Amino acid sequence: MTNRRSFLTGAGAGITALGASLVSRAGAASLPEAPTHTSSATAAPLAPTGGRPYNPVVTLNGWTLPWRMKDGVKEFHLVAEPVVREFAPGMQVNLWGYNGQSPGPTIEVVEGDRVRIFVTNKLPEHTSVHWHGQLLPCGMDGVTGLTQPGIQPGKTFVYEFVARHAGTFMYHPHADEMQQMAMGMMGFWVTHPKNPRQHAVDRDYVMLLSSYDIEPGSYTPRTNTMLDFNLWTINSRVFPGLDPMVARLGDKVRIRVGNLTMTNHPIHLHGHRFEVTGTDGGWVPKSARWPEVTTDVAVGQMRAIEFVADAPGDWAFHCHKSHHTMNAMGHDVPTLIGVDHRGVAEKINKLVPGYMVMGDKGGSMGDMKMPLPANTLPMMSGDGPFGNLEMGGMFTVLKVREGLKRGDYSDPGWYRHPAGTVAREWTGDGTLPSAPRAPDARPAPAPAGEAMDARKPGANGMTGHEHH
Ligand SMILES: [Cu+2]
Repeated sequence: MTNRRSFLTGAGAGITALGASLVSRAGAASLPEAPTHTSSATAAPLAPTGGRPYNPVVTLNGWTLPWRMKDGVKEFHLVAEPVVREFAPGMQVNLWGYNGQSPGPTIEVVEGDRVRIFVTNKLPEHTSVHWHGQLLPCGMDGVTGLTQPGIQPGKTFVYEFVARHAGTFMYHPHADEMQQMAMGMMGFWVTHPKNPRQHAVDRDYVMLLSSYDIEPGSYTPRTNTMLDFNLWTINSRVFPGLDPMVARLGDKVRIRVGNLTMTNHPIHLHGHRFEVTGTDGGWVPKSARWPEVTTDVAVGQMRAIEFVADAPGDWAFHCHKSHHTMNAMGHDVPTLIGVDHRGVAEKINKLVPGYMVMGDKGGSMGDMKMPLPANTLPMMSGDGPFGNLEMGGMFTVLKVREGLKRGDYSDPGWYRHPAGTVAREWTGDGTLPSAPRAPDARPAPAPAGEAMDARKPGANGMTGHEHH
């Protein structure tokens, strides 16, 4: 819930008392309230309560930070603090974030706004905030040691600058980044155009990509991991914990994606063609746009894509790296496709009770129900209208429907396909066309049972994450 009870009066009790004596530069008599939000539901767009008008964005499974106007300056209050984030029902993770959540709340301002951001540090170590993509005075850039001292635990710093150009930006610490970003410290920033009709769309979604290394059965990320992450998240959520993006048929839709992981993500949308209309440098000139269905978002980058939602249906939206649409698992397992292990499981079972051999027909785990350690999600799961939806991680669904109300973001349920438009089993109603084979096709070698490379389960037993 967003707590805004005393936001407008600036009477945020504890935080005001803590921070007021430390703030001098802004001459603020009181700090603005720091609203917190603990629900992982997608908050409704936050319409501006003053200042220049703009069309607010929707942060998937997140929220926008309320602000107050003081002497013509938009004031925000971020609190860096430990948080608990639900990645999907059944998994809670200890992270660091801002105002009760990771990622932190989205900050929305208008081109030309003077912005003042108070940052209170409730972490056990120093931090800072870098405003990724902003054109600002060097001393406001938030790089610990280079442009400012670190914000020590218990202290509040104030940043102030003019949001000079419209576009999509991010914020994150530039202090012990390896640790702090691996723990989920990041947030989105949108600077809206001065003229709300410029670049206007009907629905404007924002999401940050982040990744975590969380051992099955545990609750806290390993922060020294360089590359081998096992949970790939959109706004620190994984499928099936991600809400769908909803659009009315014919709506112009923008999706802004920022990447603060350690690798690139080719973001792919089904059933539509889009153009990249923005980067973290600003808007892409019309003459420099081309149609795409996948766009790579490199590390530290932001991409805004736009399209007309002209195809009714439930359309997959996901990172195209297949391991990024899976939840925690081990990847160091042999491929067993084609291996005949008849009889082997029984033999191993005499030595290792409960052992299962899997994967001789492929890796699908859709119908396997295996015991999982506590606080651990299945690798690929989610129930779809046609059975198990074998996805996790960076995956959600764009739901395009006729006749939705403007501003209605509620889940319309599964798409009802017109009769005769769904792929179906062929049951012999006609002559099957022949299936020519490649001229040099050779029969596959017979299964070689003796070549099997069996592997014992890990010390924590059969998790379902050791095999695929
Ligand atoms: Cu990816």
